[in-house]
Amino acid sequence: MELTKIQQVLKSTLSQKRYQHSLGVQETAIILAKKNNCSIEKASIAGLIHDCAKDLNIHQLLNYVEQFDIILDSVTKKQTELLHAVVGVELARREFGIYDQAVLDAIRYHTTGRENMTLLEKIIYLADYIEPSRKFPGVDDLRKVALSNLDKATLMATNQTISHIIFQNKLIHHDTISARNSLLCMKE
Ligand code: DGI
Ligand code: FE
Ligand code: FE
Ligand code: FE
Repeated sequence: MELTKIQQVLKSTLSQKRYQHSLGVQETAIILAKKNNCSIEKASIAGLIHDCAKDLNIHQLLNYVEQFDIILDSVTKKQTELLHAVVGVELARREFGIYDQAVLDAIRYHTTGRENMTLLEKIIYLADYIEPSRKFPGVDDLRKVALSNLDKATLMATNQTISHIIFQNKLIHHDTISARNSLLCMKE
């Protein structure tokens, strides 16, 4: 499906706020891709589509899990905010005709990250964090670091996410921990 057509579909299926967020992630991902010699086309499409399943309710998400034979790990079964990333990959493939594995992986890991993230995965993970409509303490700092050091910014984002999950007393996904550990080990 063409990019403008995908935008049309998302505009009619996502809430206005989520659609604006998706455009913000697309735009931010393009900026980060240019700065880091990553494919602009892949960053653009992954940024736009990453939350395509985010506005589905739990019932709809679980229906897709069954319909698409998705196997859930024990943490994702319990922390339903993680479901939209796995279902999003299948919708990207089946509804939007995206078959580029690098793009699908960027969607798949945009919430947790994972060990040894690719450049595109870091760009989408971070763009999701810092796009213009995001407002949380420290976001301006993170925006600045993201423009100069992608790995450092991604590590900061994983730290902040993990602190937040602990504060909420929720389960930390192993991919979230692996993302942080592998970024921390890269540093020196
Ligand atoms: O979909 P968005 O709101 O744009 O952002 P997201 O997909 O990055 O994150 C969705 C939520 O998932 C957010 O509240 C942070 C949370 N999250 C990220 N990693 C983990 C997690 N929640 C749990 N329980 N465990 C994780 O490892
Ligand atoms: Fe998301
Ligand atoms: Fe995120
Ligand atoms: Fe998002």
